[in-house]
Formats: sequence, structure tokens, C-alpha cells
Amino acid sequence: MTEELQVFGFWSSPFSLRVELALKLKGLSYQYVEEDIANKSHLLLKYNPIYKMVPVFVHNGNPISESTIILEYIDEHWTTNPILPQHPYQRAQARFLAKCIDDKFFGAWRKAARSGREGRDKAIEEACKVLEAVENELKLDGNNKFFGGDRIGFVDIVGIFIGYWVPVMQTALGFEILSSQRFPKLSKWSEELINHSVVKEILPPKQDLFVYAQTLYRINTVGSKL
Ligand SMILES: N[C@@H](CCC(=O)N[C@@H](CS)C(=O)NCC(=O)O)C(=O)O
Repeated sequence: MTEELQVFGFWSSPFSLRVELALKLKGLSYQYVEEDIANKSHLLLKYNPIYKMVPVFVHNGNPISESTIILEYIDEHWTTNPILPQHPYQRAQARFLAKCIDDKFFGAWRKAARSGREGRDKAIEEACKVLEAVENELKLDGNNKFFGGDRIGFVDIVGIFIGYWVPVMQTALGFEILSSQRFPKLSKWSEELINHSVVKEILPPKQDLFVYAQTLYRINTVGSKL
């Protein structure tokens, strides 16, 4: 049976990119459908009526929402080039780190991006505390360049916002969270990740993200979009 795979995404969304990256790493072909998140399509609202967000992954007509759930689905369905570690304890650890990134890091990032000066410094420190914990879990030795060891895994895919979006957007917004002095291992990891041949091919252009960050957080203040 021919597999029909579709990704409903948005060009600047690190969450959509997670799904595309997982599919590319597995060598799967898919159709990408760009959504206008200010004017969502009927199909997106039908597929994700509760959260009304991208990404949505549609497999042979069956929709799945929430990027980390989609990643797990893809990994369970197509088992070559595994994304999650094989051992249950390591799987649990990877899921925990991913949850920290989504709940704690994103929360602090959004606060930093939207607050005035005073709130911003506190939020930056909050974000850095999460990054410290994440950096401590990164074991870069021998051939290991990623959280997934010698190849990109679940935490790398979930953390791509930290590796690519944060460096571009913090410059656009005029503050610093990820610095090579404070986070040498994460900075090295970020370089490896964004220069990986599969990743490089699908990242949104830096200049577009830069302008988008300024529009999103400074001018329109419609911060919920990212
Ligand atoms: N927890 C969701 C977050 C997805 C998300 O925040 N998507 C944004 C784009 S980056 C969105 O669709 N925003 C539309 C809205 O807030 O109305 C996931 O992991 O998939």
C-alpha cells in the first residue's frame, strides 16, 4: 500500500520543523502544506480542533497533533534510524529533557521575549537555569556530537529551537541566552546540529527569522504564535 504522508506546518515554526526533520532522517517522502496561522484552513481546524495549531501530521488520512507525540508515532511506525533511545530508562530521560525544553525553556523564552527590561532579566536567568540542566545532560566525547550520541535523536530534534532559533532571535531582540562562554557544550552542539546535511537543507533562512522575530515580539506583539 502506498503511504500518504502530509505535514501541515508554518515556515518559521520549530515545532513543524521537528516533524519534517524526523521524516527526513527516516528517509520518508511527504507532502508539506503551508498554513497561514493568522487565517487557519478548514482542514487544519478539522484535524486539530482542540489546539488549532501546527504541526499536524496526517498518515493515510489519520491526523496526529502535538509535535512530540508525532515524533513518537513516526518512530514507532517506521523503526529504521531510531529517534528515541532503545533502553527504557534512556527513553524516559529523553522524554523528560524534551518536556523540560517545551515547558520550562519555552515558557521562560516567551517571557524574556515579551517582557520589559525588568521582567526580561529575570526570565533570561530562568531560561539559563533550564539550559544549565540541559547542558549537563550533553555528553560530548569520542564520536558523540549529539544528545542522541553519534546521530541526531529525540532531544536534538526537540531542542532545535535552542540550536537555531535562539541564536538568531536573541540577536534580533537584543539579549543573550545562549552564549558560548556560559554554554560551551550547547554552543558546540548547536554548530554540529545546524550544519548537519539533513538539518541544513530544511532550516528557514536566518534573515527571514530575524525579521520575523522583530515583527512578532516587538511590533505586533502577537507572541502566542511561537
Ligand atoms: N505544543 C505544540 C506547539 C505548537 C505551536 O506552538 N504551534 C504554533 C506555531 S509555532 C501555532 O500553530 N500557533 C498558532 C496559534 O497559536 O494560533 C507542539 O509541540 O506541536
